[in-house]
Amino acid sequence: MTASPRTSAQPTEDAAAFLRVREAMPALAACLSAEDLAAQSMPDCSPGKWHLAHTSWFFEAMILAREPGYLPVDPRFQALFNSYYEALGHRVDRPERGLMTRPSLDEVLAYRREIDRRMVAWLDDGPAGAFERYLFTLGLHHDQQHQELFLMDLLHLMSRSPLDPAAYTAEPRARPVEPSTGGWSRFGGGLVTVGHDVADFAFDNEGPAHRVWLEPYALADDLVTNGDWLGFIADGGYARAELWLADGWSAVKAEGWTAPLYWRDEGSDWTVMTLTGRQPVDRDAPVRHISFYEADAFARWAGNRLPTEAEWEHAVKCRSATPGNAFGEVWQWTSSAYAPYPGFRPTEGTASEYNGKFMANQMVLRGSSFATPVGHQRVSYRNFFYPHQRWAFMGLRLAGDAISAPVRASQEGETARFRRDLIAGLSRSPKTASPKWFYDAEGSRLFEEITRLPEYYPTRQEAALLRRVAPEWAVQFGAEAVLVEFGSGASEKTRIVLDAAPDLAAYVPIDISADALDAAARRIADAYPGLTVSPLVGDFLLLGALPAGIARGRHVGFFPGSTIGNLEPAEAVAFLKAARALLGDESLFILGVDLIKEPEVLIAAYDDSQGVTAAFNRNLLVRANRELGADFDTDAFTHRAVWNADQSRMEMHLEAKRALSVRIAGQAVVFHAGETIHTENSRKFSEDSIRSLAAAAGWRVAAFARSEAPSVALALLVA
Ligand code: SAH
Ligand code: AVI
Repeated sequence: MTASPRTSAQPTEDAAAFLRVREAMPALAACLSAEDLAAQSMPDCSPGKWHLAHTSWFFEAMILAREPGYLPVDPRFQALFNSYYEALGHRVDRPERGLMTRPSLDEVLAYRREIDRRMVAWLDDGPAGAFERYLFTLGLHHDQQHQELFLMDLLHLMSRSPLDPAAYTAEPRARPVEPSTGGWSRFGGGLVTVGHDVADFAFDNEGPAHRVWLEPYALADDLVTNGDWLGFIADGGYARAELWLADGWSAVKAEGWTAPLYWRDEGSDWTVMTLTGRQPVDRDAPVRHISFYEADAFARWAGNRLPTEAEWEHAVKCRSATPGNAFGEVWQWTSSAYAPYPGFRPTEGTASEYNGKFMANQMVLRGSSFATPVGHQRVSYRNFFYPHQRWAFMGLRLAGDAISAPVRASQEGETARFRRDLIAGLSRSPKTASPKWFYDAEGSRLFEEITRLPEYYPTRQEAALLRRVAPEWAVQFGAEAVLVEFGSGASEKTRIVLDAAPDLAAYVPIDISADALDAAARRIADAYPGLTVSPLVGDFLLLGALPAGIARGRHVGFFPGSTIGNLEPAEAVAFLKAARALLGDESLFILGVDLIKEPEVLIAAYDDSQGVTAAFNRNLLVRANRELGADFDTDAFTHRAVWNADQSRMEMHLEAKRALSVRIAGQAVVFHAGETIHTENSRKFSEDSIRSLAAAAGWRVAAFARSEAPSVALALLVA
């Protein structure tokens, strides 16, 4: 930490900054009574009055008392308002802070004012050196930390009252919560730098900056919501030992946990105690007040995991659009133990006790909460709590391993993700389900049957077009190229490319449908003995890395069948961008798309006379019944195929013929007659819309070929 040279304006600026920070806690206390501020609700919490005093004592003990001959405002306060500094001698034990009826609130506020006066005078004289400046800034950040602790402890106190008192009329927060987007982002990982490495202030525990190796990973764009948590509860989340760490399960039983802290089961619904009193649980809001043990169990239930703190920090640092609500909503549990970074040195002197001595048995949380003062957050900030604690404003964001050879996700993990995703989609209005869940073994088989239907023209048209252009385009592949296919299914069209490019060295088919992928990869390996076939199972939106060292040549992406049309527009751009980064600067990409045409042709293709597409659509419900133990009456849902001209897309829906209630994983999902589950979008394109999509993702369109009617197109993209 280096001091910037002092200018004549600086003392005033410092004093103004100091007073701005110091005003905040008295402002939070202004509408509370002396009784509210005196009580202590549990040993982990402190009374508001104590926070007001302790943050003043900190400036006195750490800064003012360093002056030779300093006379304390009241020498008795050292023992009352010292928190945990052994070097500063005897003090009142934390669980006894609520017994301090003296000094009175007025005397504490007077102490605060006197410390402020002395600090402003000290600032007017100018902090002597770099270390004093560091302590001054530390004091400000310490005050801000306690502003949040003040609110956490106050909420706990209010929650212990049968009156459910509202501490405030509106939640004290700087900005509204960001709405969920529902997506995931993938990160390639590698050797990355984490930790504090800039000149601004940071706590000692945030440094030194150092390198960490990250395997490819995926991070949810959103925080886990109360609605998600209700799904966990309904599925027996708090009653199933297999979801919990051993210590977590002991805590569940010892504490009788059945829901997050402050939740109350009101029979048909839940309420939660907040700083504005008891409120209905808002399904869309991020869940709060869960322990590390609960966060970990939830992640396991959801088929995911918690991020490490390095993953969290890297994701926030390396993306231009940071994950939603990374800051300003809830601190997010990570799977990282709170331990020193390599080369960690505590701050010198008394403040050496600030962080370092707590580096055992606690877990790190990242981000910040709605109660964190503006300007106090940092990407490298390491908050920490014991794994059972849950009264802080804490929640979670899920992470997962990005797909990369050779690790294969377990079937249980896939089922857990299907369960969570389906419940979340059916809790929305209108109800939705992701089309990626169509493709269990039966769904993949039904899709193949669709491709042979007279009405479903895209497969036939695209295969014919591919036969026409592949020889010319394959010339550009060069020696030892690798074909990487996204959503490869039965790998039938692949053969056309492989036949046109006999020099291809390797083939990487990627598909979420393990059965279809395994069978297709085996067939291709048998038919093309010289080719290295290296399949990857998983969500192609979360592809982390290609198999290492597979071949020396150019990477050629292959995404046929207009599967890109099943992605949301923003997802499609993000996918093509990520594919470009993964395939590299020399890469090519063959993209197959369906083109806009007469609605009658489109509707017939998605509502065939034999009812195969209807069976494909309904298979989602069949799969939910088999894999999730749901009780959909599949005959009670009609297949609907609708042309949405505004959005240029075919939509598939499953429409409830009558009012009904379905149970999935302990939850009741209610349908009214005529209500639909929107199961798929199949966007249709024009040459212009493909050119803009490619450009938005950083690809150049080198060739664009159109089939005969009913027309589809193939684009050759160049990185
Ligand atoms: N490419 C083939 C198959 C298209 S069907 C063709 O053109 O005929 C769509 C394929 O994509 C299915 O095999 C399905 O399992 C797969 N798929 C769909 N969403 C996926 C996702 N998010 N990640 C990986 N595979 C996916
Ligand atoms: C895989 N995907 C491009 C197909 C499509 O046309 O959107 C899936 C499908 N849905 C109904 N029929 C086929």
